[in-house]
Amino acid sequence: MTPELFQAMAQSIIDGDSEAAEQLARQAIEAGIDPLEAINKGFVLGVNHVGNEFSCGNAFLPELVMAGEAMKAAVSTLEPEMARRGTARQVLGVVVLGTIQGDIHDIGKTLVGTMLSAAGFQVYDLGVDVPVETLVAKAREVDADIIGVSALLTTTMVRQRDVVEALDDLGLRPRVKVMVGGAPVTSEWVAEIEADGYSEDAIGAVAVAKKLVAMGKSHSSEVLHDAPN
Ligand code: B1M
Repeated sequence: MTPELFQAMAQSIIDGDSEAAEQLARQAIEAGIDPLEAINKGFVLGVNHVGNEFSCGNAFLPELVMAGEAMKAAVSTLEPEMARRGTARQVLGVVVLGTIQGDIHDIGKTLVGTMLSAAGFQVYDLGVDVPVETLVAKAREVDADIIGVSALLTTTMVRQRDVVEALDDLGLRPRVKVMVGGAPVTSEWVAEIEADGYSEDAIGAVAVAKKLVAMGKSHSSEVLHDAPN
């Protein structure tokens, strides 16, 4: 039954059918399926397919928009269950999170925020199209341990470097760490901009954030990735 359900999830995104996506997300919760598994094995396959078709010129902006809406419907239905499954209640650290200025992709960033909250981080999600100064000001206001910067476009990814530089200029690093992520982000890019941590997905982001907070306490410095080694 489950492979068919995952396939239907992917198809609902390809069809841009928000109602079906939401209904399948509910079905997954009722069946006791891990919401992250539903996202990663089902819905994400659909959104990746649409993204690839868009790259090849076989799909157009309306399809991308509808796939994005359907993906949001699925993720927001699954989010309460993800939060419910989070067990740690002790505050592990404070994270200021946002999608960088010029970029309005929010699905992955929101997922990362949900997983961090579920794991016990206090998360200030500033949304999308967030200027560097806003991220830094909020981090100062709430005495953040980490600024998390998401970017989905190669044109906006470059602003992740601006966050690192702004913190350096203010003398706030290494106390405040910078964690970056988003589809175009690579280990090479992370090394180049001297960010403190990077993860390919939401689960990895939790592991990296935990290590960054521990590192802050021990004052050591090393770039952290969520890769196994
Ligand atoms: Co856009 N888009 N889009 N888009 N879109 C991409 C990113 C693209 C790769 C599609 C393609 O061409 N194949 C391409 C970028 C090309 C490039 O720069 N190399 C692209 C483009 C070109 C554009 C526009 C420019 C299109 C246009 O207008 N001509 C435009 C830009 C608008 C803007 O931001 N200024 C645009 C617009 C849109 C929509 C609004 C229609 C919609 C977004 C809806 C929304 O977010 N509310 C949309 C969508 C849906 C996509 C794709 C298809 C899917 C993105 C997504 O939600 N993935 C995307 C192609 C793709 O990625 N396959 C594409 C699912 C999500 C769960 O994954 O966001 O990667 P992701 O997040 C992951 C990880 O990356 C990681 O964890 C998350 C969970 O596992 N992660 C972090 C993310 N942030 C992290 C932060 C961390 C750690 C990990 O620490 C802080």
